[in-house]
Amino acid sequence: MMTKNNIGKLRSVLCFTVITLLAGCGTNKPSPTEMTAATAYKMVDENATTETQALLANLYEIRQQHMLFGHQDTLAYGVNWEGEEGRSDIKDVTGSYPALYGWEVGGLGINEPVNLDKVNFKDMQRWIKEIYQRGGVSTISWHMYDPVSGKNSWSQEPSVQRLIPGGDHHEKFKQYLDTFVAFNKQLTVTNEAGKEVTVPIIFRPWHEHTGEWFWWGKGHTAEADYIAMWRFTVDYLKAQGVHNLIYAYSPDRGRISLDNYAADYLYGYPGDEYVDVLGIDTYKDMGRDPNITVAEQKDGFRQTLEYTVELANSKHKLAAVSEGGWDGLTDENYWTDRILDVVKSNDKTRQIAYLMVWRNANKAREKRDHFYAPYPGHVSADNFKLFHKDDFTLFEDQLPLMYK
Ligand code: BMA
Repeated sequence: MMTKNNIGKLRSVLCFTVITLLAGCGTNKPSPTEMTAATAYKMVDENATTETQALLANLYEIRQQHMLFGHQDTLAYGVNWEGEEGRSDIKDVTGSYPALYGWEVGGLGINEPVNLDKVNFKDMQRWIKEIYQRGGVSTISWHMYDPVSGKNSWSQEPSVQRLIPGGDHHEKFKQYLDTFVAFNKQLTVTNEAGKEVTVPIIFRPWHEHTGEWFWWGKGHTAEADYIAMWRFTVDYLKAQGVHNLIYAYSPDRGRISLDNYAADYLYGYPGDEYVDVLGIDTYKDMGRDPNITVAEQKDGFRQTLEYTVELANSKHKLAAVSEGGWDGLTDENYWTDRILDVVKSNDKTRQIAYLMVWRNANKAREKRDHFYAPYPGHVSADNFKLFHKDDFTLFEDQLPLMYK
């Protein structure tokens, strides 16, 4: 079994299993030199940068043996601190940063200097570059303000049809996307070889669309229009020269039935050419649910993971828990008993490449308990140390090189 110590030896731009697979594919097999991650995994962006291809290839290679742990906004603030460079609640508890860092760009488009949770965009860009230089991975979601009504992402207006090609606000939509293009273009660093690199990002637009809480969600838009918006977003970004993105699809499990998983999950699916990662946002499986027993909830979580992995594998995509957790978590053994135990259930569940929990809101500023990860003194802090040490989980201190 691969351990955290020898995993680095196994990393390479191309996964051995993919080479083996392709070798068995008959007449059309590409020669090794033709095989980049973009072709081996049919990346959405066939012109993805080599570092972006390497990131996806390495995530494929790591999965099954390991899972990256992620946390939203971890460098920006924690439950009991804000604005302290180098700090993170995850690092406070375990000594390491998470392997994956979630960022949110809601506020781009309306020319705000800070995002919807008061994270300064300039700081965010600097952190994303520093994360890359340390070897960590960043993922970005976008609670886009509604370009039609000007309201926030929870606006519920039927705006999608007006934003897609042919819509009366299509030009405005392009302007919003342009703000992301500009933000993204500034994520460049010079690597050791003197080469300018745009930091690879797992981009997760239009998330939780199976729910009805965002203006792009079910009920406020026709499925075909949602798909058109997703496809336009991808095509437009590529046409603007954006080639550092891995595209993650992330419906919300709260509106997906285990009895009808594939159909519910694929509502609004934009197609295999438009998605690299099949993610699932799940607070339902990971949060507090007073209506069922813990055993029932864990069983549901296991099925969620299995179904997501099955779908991902059938499409040759990566599977991930793109977002989730328990708001204000109170279970002291949560990390090993409720998360690790389920993720390590079997060969399918172990294929989840990464799992990210949501943010630890600053208590003083937001005047409420709203957190998903432990912090020093939290009841689950000791258990989280075990989670960090477990061979299956990867934090930044245990990550192999992800961009080579
Ligand atoms: C939600 C909450 C909100 C936040 C939003 C976007 O889940 O955390 O407070 O504004 O995500 O980050």
